[in-house]
Amino acid sequence: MCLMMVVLTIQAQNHGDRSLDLAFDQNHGPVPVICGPVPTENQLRWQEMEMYAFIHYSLNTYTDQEWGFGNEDPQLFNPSNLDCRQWARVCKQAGMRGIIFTAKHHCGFCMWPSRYTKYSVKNSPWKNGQGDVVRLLAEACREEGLKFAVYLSPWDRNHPQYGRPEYVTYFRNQLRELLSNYGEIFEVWFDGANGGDGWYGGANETRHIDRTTYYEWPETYRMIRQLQPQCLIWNDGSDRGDLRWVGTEAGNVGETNWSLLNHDGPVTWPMLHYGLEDGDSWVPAETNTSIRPGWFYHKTEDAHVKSLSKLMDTYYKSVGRNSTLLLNFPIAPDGRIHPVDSLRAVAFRKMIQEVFKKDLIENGKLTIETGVGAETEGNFQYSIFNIQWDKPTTFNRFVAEEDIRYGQRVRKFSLEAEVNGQWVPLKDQLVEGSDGLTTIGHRRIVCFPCVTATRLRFTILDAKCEPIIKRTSVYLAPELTADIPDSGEKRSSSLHYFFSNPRQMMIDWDSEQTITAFRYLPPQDSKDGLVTHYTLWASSDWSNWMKVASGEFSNIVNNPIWQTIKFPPVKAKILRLDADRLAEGDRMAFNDIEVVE
Ligand code: FUL
Repeated sequence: MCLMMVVLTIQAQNHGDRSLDLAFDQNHGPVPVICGPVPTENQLRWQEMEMYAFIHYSLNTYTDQEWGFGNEDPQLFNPSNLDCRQWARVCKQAGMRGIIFTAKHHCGFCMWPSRYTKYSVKNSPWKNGQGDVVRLLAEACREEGLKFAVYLSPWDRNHPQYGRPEYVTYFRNQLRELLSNYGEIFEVWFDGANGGDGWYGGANETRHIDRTTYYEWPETYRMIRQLQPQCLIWNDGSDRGDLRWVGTEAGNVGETNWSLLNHDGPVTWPMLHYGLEDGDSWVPAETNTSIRPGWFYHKTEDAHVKSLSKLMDTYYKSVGRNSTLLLNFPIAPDGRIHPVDSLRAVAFRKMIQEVFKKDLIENGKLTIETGVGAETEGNFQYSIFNIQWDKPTTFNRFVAEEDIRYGQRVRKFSLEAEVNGQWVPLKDQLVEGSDGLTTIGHRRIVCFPCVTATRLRFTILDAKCEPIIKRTSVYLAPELTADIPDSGEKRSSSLHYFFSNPRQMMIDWDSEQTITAFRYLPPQDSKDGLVTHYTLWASSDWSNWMKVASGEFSNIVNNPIWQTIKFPPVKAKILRLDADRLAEGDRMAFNDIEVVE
């Protein structure tokens, strides 16, 4: 085989803009050809945002719920100290480049005075009904130089016409208000959740819709494109939007992450999580997760705000895997981001800055070799990046970026460090079962334990077309301590329980105690047996039962976190949990339970 080789050596000491250093792909090599689908200008701009915030705030904040039923009283909305400027300041200081706000969540309550419904802030005591949270936040974002966006839930558990064509007109009218009156909107978020039941103007029933046809998305999309041509559409429902969900709310996308999907046809979970290598459309991943277990504020979660190491893990598994990170901040009942959350978020940003403070390639020499096999008519053969240091250098992070304007190309790469004269393969320590070195995309961050080496070799082993690597860098990140485990409540290990039937669980203890809450942690890896609707009973003698609570574990399927059922203090010796509805299967399952005194 005859091999043509280009070797390029770059003295890395005195360069400013690394993207220029490697621009030989465009300036010296053949002009890049487009390789498969490419991002639009809007998608490119959005990808550069990297991190932006979600804010969940609604009547749920005052009812301690994740999903309101639609009949919650607007009188509950009366924050003492609502301060959108504080939200924007915290988000800015946390390195967020924009905010997506729940203008309307599933309960239907509008955080702006929509002229199409009474169910909004205009019928709340807050500012005597003269307030508009959407406007205050849009203005605060502008003042802080943040972009602004809205979440408008298609599912509306308040609206009498939900499920009928009239509701779709109502939904579109509301969207028009939001897109016309609040300046530039960078993204619209249409959540796909639909639990069926709701208040629906007093009908109190279950309404099912056909997700693929009911909302008539093509017409709504036309309206969005016309009113806000720069706006990105996130849609977890049927019609493909501009961005995709990653199939989990836990804060991670697949280590293999193609920014592609097919325009038509079903989208399976692996497609959401890993993208589709040969997809025909550019639909990049947005990783959404909350800084707390839930999306809305719950006092019981004040001690469960994600640790710094958890947030960094989330960053590596989203921004570090060719995705953006949409990090949620719940607003507390006083109308502000809770101090624990804001401190943690600012520390998170500082830690990111600390990790990426100094590119160690600047102390070394970068050499790039590309080889092209003539037999394959100039098809891509290999590309090797050699980084060499005069002195042994310690590092634990490697970053590579493709110039995605020309498509996403790399399928597989390797990383090796020369330690004491031996080449040692490196692997991504956040991936189990493989070395994790597959796709790159906009940015790929590889984490590994500290290694001290004189050379580092980054080899592109397989690509769809000639790879165009815009930037490579190497860092030494500080070590972080592991998460502090939750503590405080009685765990299942100390509780006695048994199943009196496949859908009924009994928990009993030695002597009567006053209890105030019951907590349920669903199975983490499967929906089988996961309880979505429950009734909880208490007794002290096994024969007289008092119903203490019943309801739904909202959003438990997408976000299988601890669920807390709070009730007025009750003296009991036995608790009985009836699983009124299961997500799948016919046998109730759990990961852990707690009884709170
Ligand atoms: C979910 C919703 O059901 C949650 O309440 C939350 O808004 C989250 C971002 O999306 O699917």
